[in-house]
Amino acid sequence: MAAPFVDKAKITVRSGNGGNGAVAFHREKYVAAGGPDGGDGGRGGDIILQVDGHLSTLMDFRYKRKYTAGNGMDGTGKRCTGKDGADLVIKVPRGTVVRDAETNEIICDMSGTEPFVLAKGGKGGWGNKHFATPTRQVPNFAKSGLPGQTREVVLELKLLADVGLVGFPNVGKSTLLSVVSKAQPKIANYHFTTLFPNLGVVYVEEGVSFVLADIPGLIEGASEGAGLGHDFLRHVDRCRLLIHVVDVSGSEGRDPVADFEAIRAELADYSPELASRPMIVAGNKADIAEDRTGLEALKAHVEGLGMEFFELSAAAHQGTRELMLAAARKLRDLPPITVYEPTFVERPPEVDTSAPLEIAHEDDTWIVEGPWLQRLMSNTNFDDFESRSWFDRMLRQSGLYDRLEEMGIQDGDIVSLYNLEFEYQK
Ligand SMILES: Nc1nc2c(ncn2[C@@H]2O[C@H](COP(=O)(O)OP(=O)(O)OP(=O)(O)O)[C@@H](O)[C@H]2O)c(=O)[nH]1
Ligand SMILES: [Mg+2]
Repeated sequence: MAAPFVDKAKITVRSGNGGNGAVAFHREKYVAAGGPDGGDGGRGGDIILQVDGHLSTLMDFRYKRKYTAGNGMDGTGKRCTGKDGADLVIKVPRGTVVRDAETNEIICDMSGTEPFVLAKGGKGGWGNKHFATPTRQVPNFAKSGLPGQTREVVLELKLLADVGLVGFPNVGKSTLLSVVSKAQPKIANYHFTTLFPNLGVVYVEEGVSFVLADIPGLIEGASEGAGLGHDFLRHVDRCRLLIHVVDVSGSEGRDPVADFEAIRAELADYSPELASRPMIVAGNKADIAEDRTGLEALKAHVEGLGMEFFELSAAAHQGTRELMLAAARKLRDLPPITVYEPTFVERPPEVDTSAPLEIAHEDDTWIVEGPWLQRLMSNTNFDDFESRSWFDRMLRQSGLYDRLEEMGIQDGDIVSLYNLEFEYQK
């Protein structure tokens, strides 16, 4: 059996934790007290997304749903930095749109060649070699690494094609694709022959070509799930132009104008934006039309709406060239294929700051640690003013400063939080 076509998947990714810094002191024969030489922890690995042109479905994600990058190693003595955790590169087909599972906001659109860092690894903790100061010559502390990030995302494939073929089943969409490109979709005289989208490249003339997508046929009620439903329309979402194929032969006893309007209604149900996409109409199977009433009625109807109409016999290769030339002509004036802009806004995580933090005291340095502080810090972007203010607010609200006061902290003392140190000011 052919591999199933999977175009939507939900996965969880986790970047690596940073390694811990080391507490160590330089030791050498005949040297009495060496300085601190504990190395830093390694960085946790990132989760990276990368387009792989050979992939055409999201099938791999049906079987594997959890992706974890490597943790950074702990630092050791002699100023040795721990090894960085290995990045994990996740390959996705071109056109994969990544959304936040909770808010549905777009995180990135993988249609280009640039890799995207979906989750950043935690920073490694500093070894005690960093903490020697004139007043603090024997720092007996080092820092833990920061944890990695966990993210739940929905991957959704939206193919990249310039032109999309839409229409009822069995009207000849796949036949048309097979005639104008090298694609070899399945063609047969029954409904729902096409079960997943096919892409083909149409070479019009030197320097002029476009990508044509054939999707499964639509029927009335597709938006309520009739037939194969309208889910496959997501693959023509980005198309710059639609070619609406209508059977004008009357061979199935259908009325072309009614069919045309039924499909337009389904498009509108899926998305009004898609329904208003530029459209060319092709009246197919003209070779077996018993009379031309249906064909002429559709032509008049469509042209009345200001759209171009082409008479076609895809199977006999008649009218196909004219249709492709018209499509190429129209594409010249249309904007490029849609790339979705990110809409995702990073929100501060909910951090419960009620658990007391551990506070240790060495000379003028106050070393503060605890699980929620780690989490808070790995989610704070210290280069960003708002993020930093949020961090400061959380610390204040947690009662940390009050406790430090009670324990006797003085102005100018150092507060040491993982990879952050600052002078205390009341
Ligand atoms: N006589 C005639 N038959 C055609 C023409 N175009 C397609 N056909 C036939 O119509 C049948 C359906 O063609 P397909 O290309 O599979 O139709 P489709 O629109 O892709 O159908 P689904 O994939 O089921 O939506 C096949 O038997 C084709 O040979 C045409 O121009 N003239
Ligand atoms: Mg087909």
